[in-house]
Amino acid sequence: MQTIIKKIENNQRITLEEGVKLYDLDLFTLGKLASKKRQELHQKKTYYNINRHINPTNECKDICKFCAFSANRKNPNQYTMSFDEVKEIAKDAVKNGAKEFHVVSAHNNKVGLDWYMGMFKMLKVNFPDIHIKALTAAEINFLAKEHNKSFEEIITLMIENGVDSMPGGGAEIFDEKVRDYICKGKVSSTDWLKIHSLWHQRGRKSNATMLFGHVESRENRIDHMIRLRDVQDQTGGFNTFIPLVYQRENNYLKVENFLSSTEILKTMAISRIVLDNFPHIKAYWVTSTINLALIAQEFGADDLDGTIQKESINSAAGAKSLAGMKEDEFVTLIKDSGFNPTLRDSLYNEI
Ligand code: V47
Repeated sequence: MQTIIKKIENNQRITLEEGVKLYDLDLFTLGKLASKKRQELHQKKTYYNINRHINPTNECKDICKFCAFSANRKNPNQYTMSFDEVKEIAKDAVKNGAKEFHVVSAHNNKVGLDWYMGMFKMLKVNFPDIHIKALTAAEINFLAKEHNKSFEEIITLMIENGVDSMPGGGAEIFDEKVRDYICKGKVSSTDWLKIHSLWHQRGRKSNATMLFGHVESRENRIDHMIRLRDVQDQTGGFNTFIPLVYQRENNYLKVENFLSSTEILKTMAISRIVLDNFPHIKAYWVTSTINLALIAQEFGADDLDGTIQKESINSAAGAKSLAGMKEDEFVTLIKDSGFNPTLRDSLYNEI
């Protein structure tokens, strides 16, 4: 273990085996190592933004076992919003100070490609100053396959219609065996990484998530991080790594045990150490709870995501995030935790 610690202190790269071994360290030693990296990059800043999550449809042709958002037997309430409905939500969000629309939908094969792209265009025309973060690699894969287009063609359409950056959703766990079990038929790991690379080649930024705390092993998590690190070495286009804590209500994935806070914090800390070429680690308060996300700031994370205003995907699976957070609550909590609240735009420019 001493050799691994020395490697971390000397800024040397951590291998898969070493990453897994780091879980054997006690929480505080691990936290100290990750925190040192975090402080070198961001000192005591904790980033957040004012954003609005918009989920315009939950009708999905795919069935991911962990998903409680898409309409199915457990959630029979299908919806697909009209552009007017989306515009009303956006108008209200801007009135409440939103600087970013985070738009993620299900894989809806009843509406056409024009519905997806027309919605981005409508948002950009009506709200030209608002950053649009939209379409996960899973959605891009779905649209390409459904409408006989290449990934490049979908990406061109996104850019033409006003999408500014890509969210990190749909990554789940890259290990093919686990992926096949939890979300068979969804974008493959190779294609998820390829789509992000293609997006980065257009000079655009994106994020990367990892869904953990279900049936994956620690080794699967480190393997996931290393596959991302390899792409980042080539493109430099990822802004943030977001470990999403699995929420287990209203879905088809049978997982008996909760992850302990220790395991969550260790995973955050290890991600800060392994992902040495990622500028940011986001403790997404929606899936970790706000208090653990604040403690995670001592374990490598430097970002909390945003106020969100309304969240449908994780709250459907049990997260207490339906109504978002108020900015003044965020600021008070961050200060109370000993960090400096740092309002940012979607690309981490300080506001
Ligand atoms: O891809 C679905 C996950 C993701 C569950 O890029 C679940 O800034 C936990 O990607 N338990 C969508 N997670 C959310 C997402 C995201 C969120 C915040 C910021 C950014 C960003 C991206 O939610 C999906 C999936 O991995 N998810 N079901 C569940 N039961």
